[in-house]
Amino acid sequence: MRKLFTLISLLLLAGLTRAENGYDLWLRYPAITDAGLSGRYKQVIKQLVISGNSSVIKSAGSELRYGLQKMLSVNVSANDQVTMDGALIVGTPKMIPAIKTLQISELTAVGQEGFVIESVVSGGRKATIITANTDVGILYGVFNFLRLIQTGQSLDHLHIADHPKVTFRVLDHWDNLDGTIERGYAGSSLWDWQRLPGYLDPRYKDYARANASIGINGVVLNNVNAKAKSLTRPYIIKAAALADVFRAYGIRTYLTARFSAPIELGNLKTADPLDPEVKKWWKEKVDEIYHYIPDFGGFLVKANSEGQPGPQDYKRTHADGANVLAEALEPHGGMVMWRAFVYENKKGSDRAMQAYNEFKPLDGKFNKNVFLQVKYGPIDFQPREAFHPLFGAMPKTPIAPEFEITQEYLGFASHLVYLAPLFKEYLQTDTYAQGKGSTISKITDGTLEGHQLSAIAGVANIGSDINWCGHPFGQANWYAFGRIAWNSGLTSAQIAEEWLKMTFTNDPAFLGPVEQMMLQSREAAVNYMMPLGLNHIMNLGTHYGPGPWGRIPGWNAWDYHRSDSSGIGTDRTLSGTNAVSQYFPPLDKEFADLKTCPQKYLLWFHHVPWSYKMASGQTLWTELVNHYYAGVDSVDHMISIWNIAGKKIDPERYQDVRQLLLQQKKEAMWWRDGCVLYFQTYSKLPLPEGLPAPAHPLTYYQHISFPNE
Ligand code: BDP
Repeated sequence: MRKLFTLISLLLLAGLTRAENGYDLWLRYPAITDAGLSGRYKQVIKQLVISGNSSVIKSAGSELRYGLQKMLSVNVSANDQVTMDGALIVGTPKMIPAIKTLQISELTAVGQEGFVIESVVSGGRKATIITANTDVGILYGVFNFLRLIQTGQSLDHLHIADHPKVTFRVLDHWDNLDGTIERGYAGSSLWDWQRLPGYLDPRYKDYARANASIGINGVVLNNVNAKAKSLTRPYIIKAAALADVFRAYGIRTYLTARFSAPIELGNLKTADPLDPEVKKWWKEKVDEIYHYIPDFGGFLVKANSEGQPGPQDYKRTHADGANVLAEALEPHGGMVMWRAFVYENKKGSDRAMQAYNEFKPLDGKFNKNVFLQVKYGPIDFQPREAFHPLFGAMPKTPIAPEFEITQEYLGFASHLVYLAPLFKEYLQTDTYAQGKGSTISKITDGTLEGHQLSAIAGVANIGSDINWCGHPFGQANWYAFGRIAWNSGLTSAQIAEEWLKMTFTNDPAFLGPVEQMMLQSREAAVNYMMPLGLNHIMNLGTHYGPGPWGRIPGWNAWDYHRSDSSGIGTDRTLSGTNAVSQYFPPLDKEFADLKTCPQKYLLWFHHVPWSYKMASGQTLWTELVNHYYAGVDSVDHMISIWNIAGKKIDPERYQDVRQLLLQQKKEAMWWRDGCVLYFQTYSKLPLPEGLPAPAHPLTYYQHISFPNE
């Protein structure tokens, strides 16, 4: 008896003292300690009726049992008959007669991936059903049901019908075959190419669970700066082993394709997309891939961009290039995600205009199964850019917006920057392509231009770090990307609240302030890095820290901010590059006029005199400096929130975030002081009254190096 007691105490202690390392993401399923609440939940979940034999249904069933066991300590065994009040009935109408009898009318509207969760009376007994037209719909329904419990919502009188608005919701990994990750700040690649296909790291399944829980249904395994080797048979077989794990969670696997692979792997003399041998090579390669990965998603391609080979090497167009791959994939149902990230560093050409000039004439020339994948802004994942003018400009071509979840230009894994407001800012943007209301969101989901298929992509921030994303709050950006890809109508606040509850606690004293902290964090970063439409003034080598003074051959930060004694900013009006002309009316005029140009884009479109009177009545110089100082103040505010609210959670993650916030503060000051002092060399104006002067001279900030990218 005594031994048993000691054993129990030890076990309890072990449970209590288990360090929180963030591995469980938002799928922690902590025990519900409120007896009233858990009692009410248990009334609804006395019996589990689940049916279906597919691997996806098995995933759904095991997740459901795991979550319910952890949160409510209930071990519901699965039956196939409803025998009591409080049954949870899970399955498609085809598999479960009780659901078929109910004739759930909402099912027609939820399509291939949606689900219905409903409180019903079945055979005279109270029950809850999770149903869908497909197994993957069931899986999504199960995750939604578990989320209701995790976030403390009532399970009585449920009536939920939900489905994703976008067909392909894809995470792009920039993982290299040697285990490094381009712009990855959370350790090395998850994919253990050496031990694949024989050894399947248990993390693969947890990764797939996390993705499925937020509706991500596609994964590109490798870097857009691709190696042909990933298309060799041994690597296809390795990728197939990953695809087998992901398939059970409704996720299709994609690969990047190096355009010159027919030369490198096929020993052909050319990779000219119109060459019959090249076409044949791609067709056979694609057939080979489908032999091993029957539900292969397709190729993501970066071509004629930053040194990558592409169709232009053979004087062919991007459409010629995309179509040769598309033709090979089409019989198998595969897609091509062709990236529009192309530019040349030629003097006198405006980088912000190049992709539009290149691609717009190709509208209508792409095969049906080609998406054009377009970054949200026309330069490069900056903290804020004017939106990409290609959105709405190619109505015959489905466009997939590309976001960067990994914080390449937003403080790596050291800064807390919640990206939902950034994702939403672009998706809500009205392009006016077909009159008012032509939002990027409607272009993305295909409704504006009448496309059947739609896609959205995010560059992953995931690596081998124990907490997956490096920064504990980096997880929120993975989460937010999935949720917004599923439904761009969710607000940033809703998503933050869900994530905080599931990841940390339901305690309102934590939730309110920390949600505020998250919501202000992106604007804080814009302010201390690149306010008022400034862009590309980071350190040009590492992309970390400020570098408005930076010069490397072919790359000068000055080309982006263009400061001189008269003012700052790039003139993209008629007197400058005329990039404004790439936008639809009335935006072209609105952006072109200094008076109506949104302040957040001011220096993106205009070269503005230092003494220009802003809407606030202050001069541009004063306003610019104030933005930099406000950015640092916001980080201070975030720290003071965290110092109090953060104590409501486990000490490990509290400390982790606290340390990172202190580092963020230091670096926000580095940005602020470096940029303000540098721009002051042009404005020759004093700091606005009352602001503390930077602690060091400009040269100090210019020489801070950050070698360990
Ligand atoms: C840039 C990154 C570079 C990527 C490129 C891309 O610095 O590493 O290869 O984007 O998107 O921002 O292809």
